[in-house]
Amino acid sequence: MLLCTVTLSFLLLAVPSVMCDDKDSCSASPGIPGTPGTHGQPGRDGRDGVKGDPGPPGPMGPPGGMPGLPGRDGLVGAPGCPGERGEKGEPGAMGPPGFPAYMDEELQSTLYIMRQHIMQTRGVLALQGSMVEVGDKIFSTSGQSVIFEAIEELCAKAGGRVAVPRNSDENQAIAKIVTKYNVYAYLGVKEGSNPGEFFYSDGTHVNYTNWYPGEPRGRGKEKCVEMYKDGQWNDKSCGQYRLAICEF
Ligand SMILES: [Ca+2]
Repeated sequence: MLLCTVTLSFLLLAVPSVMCDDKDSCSASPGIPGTPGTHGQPGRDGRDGVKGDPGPPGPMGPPGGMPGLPGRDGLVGAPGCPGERGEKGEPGAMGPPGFPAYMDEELQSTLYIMRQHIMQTRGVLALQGSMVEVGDKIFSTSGQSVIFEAIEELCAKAGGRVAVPRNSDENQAIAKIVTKYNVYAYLGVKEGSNPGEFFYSDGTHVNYTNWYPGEPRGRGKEKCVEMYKDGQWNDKSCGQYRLAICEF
């Protein structure tokens, strides 16, 4: 009886028409399909579609119609020729006052680095004995021995001129280089048209000399001046090979 109830419940759920007697078994047969329902109401309108491409231009209107709207601007043309220069304007108003240099940290740090680099370079050159400082002047040699004209060229290229002492301190400084290289050096003085008269490269008359006793005695035939290792001077022809010392 319990089995019948369970089977009955199952069949009642699965199939609407069930035959069941009150004995130990149940039997079912498929029902007749129902008739199809009627059509529903028509649905609502859909959304608007994407805009279509513009159509072809319409046919030309009859003659004597209204003129059309002005067309769009054309492309920009090539630039014209520059105009004539105008007159100079009035100077502008004075700008605001700047920072004092000592308050400009960036400038101060740049100066510090530059100073360091200059000190290092000077140290290296001084150590090598190729540079001697006297006051604001620096005397330096390339170590080459060449004729006077070549020394002039060499010094000019380096941004200086042929070394020439203007006082005894400078004379000693140049002599130091001559001694170290053990080669006489030409000085930046030359004899003028009057024998015995010597001039600097700027044309001014020499105002300091340190001639070796008896010199100059070239009597116009020795136009250049060389320095001995003891710092004394001798007039000499300009075509000798002498140490190139420049001043900066
Ligand atoms: Ca001489």
